[in-house]
Amino acid sequence: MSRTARNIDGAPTFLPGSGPVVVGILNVTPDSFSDGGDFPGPEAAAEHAVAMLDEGAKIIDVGGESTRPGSDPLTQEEEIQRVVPVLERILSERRDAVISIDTYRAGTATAALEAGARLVNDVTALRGDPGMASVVEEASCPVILMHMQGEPKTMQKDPQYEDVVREVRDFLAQRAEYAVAAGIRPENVILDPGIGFGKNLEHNLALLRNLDAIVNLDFPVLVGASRKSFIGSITGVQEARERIFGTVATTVLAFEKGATFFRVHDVRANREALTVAEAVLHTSRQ
Ligand code: HH2
Repeated sequence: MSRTARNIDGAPTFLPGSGPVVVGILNVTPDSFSDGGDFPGPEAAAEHAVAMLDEGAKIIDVGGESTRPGSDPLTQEEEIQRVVPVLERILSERRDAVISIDTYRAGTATAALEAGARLVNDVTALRGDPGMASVVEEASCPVILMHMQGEPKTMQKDPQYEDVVREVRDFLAQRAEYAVAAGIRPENVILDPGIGFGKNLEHNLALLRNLDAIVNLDFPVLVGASRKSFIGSITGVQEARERIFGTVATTVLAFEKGATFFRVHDVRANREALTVAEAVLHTSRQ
């Protein structure tokens, strides 16, 4: 029996509706790899969030610090100052918007949850800050646990695995166990293989090809492949914001393998592709 609370077709029960969930990316950073500096100030950021909601995003993932390869960390205070006004502004325009906070810092997560965020997206899978597990446990909110080898500054310098799929799967199983031991409810755990985080092209492809190994851990799975450089390596599209078509391929394939959440920049393209994929897969299951 499934350990996670899901609707009949696999969507998590903390969201209204059912089916695959598009998570719209809102980077309020000057230096993100594909959209850094696009939204200077809370008004522009909230406007983009509302546009993504209108295009079909069910969650907006707000991040104040870039984790692109080679990026430098900022302070918790700077991060809070970047994200909280944006959250407040989005919620003043869309009171029922579901917002996740992309942070590994307990203080930032606390501030964002107080401002109305409803999920925590932790790219360190609760390893980055010893206080994070209890923040999530006390808030009783969903948390995304992502795999990363190394840290953003150096993670793309020759990442090594013996068996990337087995190692990422085992890591995520252990982090889920850690979360549950810390009092986080199993139905609040979402797993993410961390595409591009300490992985070369072959590692990313192996993880997407064998995503069912992670889906079989029986927690909902999020995939974040949007506009990432491995798509550029395959297609030759150098400009990150032009990697929409390649991103859509990853979304549809990951959905077919059982992923539930798709963290993307280009909401409409991915939403429409998922709607078609859903119709095809549901028809063929009858
Ligand atoms: N990827 C990025 C950031 N956060 N969170 C999860 N759970 N999964 C991901 O794959 C993921 C993530 C990196 O992408 P982006 O936010 O577009 O860029 P940057 O880190 O440069 O802001």
